[in-house]
Amino acid sequence: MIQILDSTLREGEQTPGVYFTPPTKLAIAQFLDQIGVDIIEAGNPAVDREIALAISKISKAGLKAKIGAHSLCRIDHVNRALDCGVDFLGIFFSVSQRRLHQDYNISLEEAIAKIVEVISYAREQKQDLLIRYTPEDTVRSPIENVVAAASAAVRAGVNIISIADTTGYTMPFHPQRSIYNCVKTLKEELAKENLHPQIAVHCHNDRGLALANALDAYRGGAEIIDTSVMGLGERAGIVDLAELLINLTEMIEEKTNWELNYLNDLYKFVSHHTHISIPPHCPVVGKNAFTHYAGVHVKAVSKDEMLYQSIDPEILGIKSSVALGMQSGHTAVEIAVKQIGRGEIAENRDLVDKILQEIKAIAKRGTPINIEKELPEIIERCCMNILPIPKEIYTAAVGVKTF
Ligand code: HCA
Ligand code: CU
Repeated sequence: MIQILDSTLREGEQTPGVYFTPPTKLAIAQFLDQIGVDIIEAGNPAVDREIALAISKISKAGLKAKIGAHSLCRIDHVNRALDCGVDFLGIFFSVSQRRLHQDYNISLEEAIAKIVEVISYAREQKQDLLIRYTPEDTVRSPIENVVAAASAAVRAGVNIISIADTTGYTMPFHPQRSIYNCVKTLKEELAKENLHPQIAVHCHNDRGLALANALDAYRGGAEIIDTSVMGLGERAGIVDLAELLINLTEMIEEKTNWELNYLNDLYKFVSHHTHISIPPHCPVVGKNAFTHYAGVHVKAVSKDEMLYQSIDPEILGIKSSVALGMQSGHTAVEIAVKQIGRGEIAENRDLVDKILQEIKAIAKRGTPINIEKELPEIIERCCMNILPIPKEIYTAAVGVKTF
């Protein structure tokens, strides 16, 4: 069964301006654990003492998920991670030509010697530690370098090799640049040496293809997929947790055990603590993700929701809704009046018609109509038969413009 590694607390904190305090981190970890994430990458303890403290706290919280730390390929950093009591350690070191020559200024052999030294050290310290080695920028590194570093790392004691698309370079169906091929080739090459580590993938979203690439990697045999809430992370971020789970739920043949009904609360929580709002049209968790608007749509979904939905919102523990505005038809008004407890209005065709006309006039202001707050006022005006719309409402609706 595919495993999910969520990195909201590590990669997500690499979003400029984002910082989660230790209690917030713990709460996010608890949400992720309830959802059924397998590994929670909780941070890099070398960044700050408070981050190390948060990782220690989460490690001791008795969660089902494995709790992990991210670490440079350095023994002193590995020690800091182990001091946090983690079950999982992710060590990264690139073996791309560019990086070796332009940044590290060492040969491949020297790089591999360092990787082996640090991994062997980590393995000696804790026998049951789950260790991942990531040849950062894997997909732009020569495959021979990746295979050489990965096989040395597995022999030194790692359990997981992660293929990192650090710059969002891969594309599904591309003959040279698909992560599908990368997963397959790496598995085959390691199998030739009788090495069978778990293969993880870490897909960045620079081209908007992170989710597509993650699914492509799954098809290629990846066993662990990295995610973050709201797709947070460096630059354009990584694979969004909710979007991945929704898709995998339907791709995987066996029954999955993810508790998707916690997603909405988790996203609201993370949005609040990052001060980053969720766009209304965001898939799965956006305010409009299950809201129907145009007349034809609302009429159809009033008979069968799935005529305009391919995801049943019930699996997220939420219900679909209707919006009112310029695009609305009579059915939306009928549904909305019932929603605010004024179902009798739905029987009065003339009144529904008047309400609809007023809704359309107000809609010209270009912001959503709040059904709970504004519809009762609209009804009242229509019942009092004070059409056309009062001047102040009309002015608010269309701004200062006069026609
Ligand atoms: C980073 C880069 C990284 C590492 C991934 C990993 C990437 O921010 O350190 O260690 O598995 O995208 O390559 O996130
Ligand atoms: Cu990354």
